[in-house]
Amino acid sequence: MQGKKVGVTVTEHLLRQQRLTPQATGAFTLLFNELVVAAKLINRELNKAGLNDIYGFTGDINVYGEQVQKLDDYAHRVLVRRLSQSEQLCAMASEEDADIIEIPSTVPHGPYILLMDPLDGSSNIDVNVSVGTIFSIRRRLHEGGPVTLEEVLRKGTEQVAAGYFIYGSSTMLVYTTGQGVHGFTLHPALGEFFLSHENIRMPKRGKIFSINEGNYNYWDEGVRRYVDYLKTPDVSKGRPYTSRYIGSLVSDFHRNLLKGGIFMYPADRKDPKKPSGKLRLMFEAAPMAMVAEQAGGAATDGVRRILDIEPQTLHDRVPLFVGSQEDVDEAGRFLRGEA
Ligand code: AHM
Ligand code: MG
Repeated sequence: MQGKKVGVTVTEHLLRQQRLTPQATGAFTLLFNELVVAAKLINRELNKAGLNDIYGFTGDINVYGEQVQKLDDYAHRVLVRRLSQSEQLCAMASEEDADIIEIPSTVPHGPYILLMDPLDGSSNIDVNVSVGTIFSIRRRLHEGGPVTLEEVLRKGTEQVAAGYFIYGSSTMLVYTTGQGVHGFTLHPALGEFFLSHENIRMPKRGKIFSINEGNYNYWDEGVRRYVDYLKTPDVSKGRPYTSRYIGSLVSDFHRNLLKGGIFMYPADRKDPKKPSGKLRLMFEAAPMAMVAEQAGGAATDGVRRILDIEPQTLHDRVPLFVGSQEDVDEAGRFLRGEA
């Protein structure tokens, strides 16, 4: 009997998936390889962060009025530098940059647009908590000419791939191209990502809820009632749920992807400048929503499916309820006042 092949690298996996797509040219695989190289560089820098006096702030303020940390800045620059030379992109956008990032005219342009959060959860770096890089890849609508903002501002259903790198106790890549969700673990000595979690499926219902409960008094009543419900014992319904909140979206999402549960960052009244909560539609919510749905889970803003929301600006924020299908459905019923 022929055994299952072991030691499948991410490139091999991509090439196999591309074989299922007759019109594939290899451009996507080349683009993805560059993304992987950039992530390895970020990973290396993060690993020695404590040694390099690299913690702390650059002193700059990003587009959200937040202080930029040195490693955010490093991750952003590495990704822009490598990916803009990949010859597979026509534009990029980053959580750390107000505008679309143009590809230099001296570099051949490709058919893809990359959106990214270079280092999500970066406020956790100096306490050695896992952080991540989130990416979303789209195909441009028409060939040639400069990319317009309208071409970038398209809903999440138009992503051709999405995923994240998590820099944790081991470094992993989790991605989807719309054919399931696959996880790879970086072998530190070989510097290669190997398939370790094939076709990840999220449990239909979980036992974990993840939310910043410090904001309880700023939430709408529906969210408060839902969280109270999750904490109210009813053994026959699997309650109380377990509370787990790292404060690093990639880490909180990754745990719930594997174990089941719900992650929430609802709208709140804490900061009048952020009435829709903290997370960004294009750079955080939409890519995580594609991964969740491809793994059998769901993602909404409480009412609407995240992937159907049309962005108005590059940096739109959106409430996010993402995780196991039945948990996200149940949260929706509380938010709509039906439960
Ligand atoms: P960042 O992209 O600036 O790091 O912010 C996003 C992070 C998420 O990783 C995390 O889920 C959230 O902020 C935590 O926010 P809070 O500290 O308000 O709970
Ligand atoms: Mg982020």
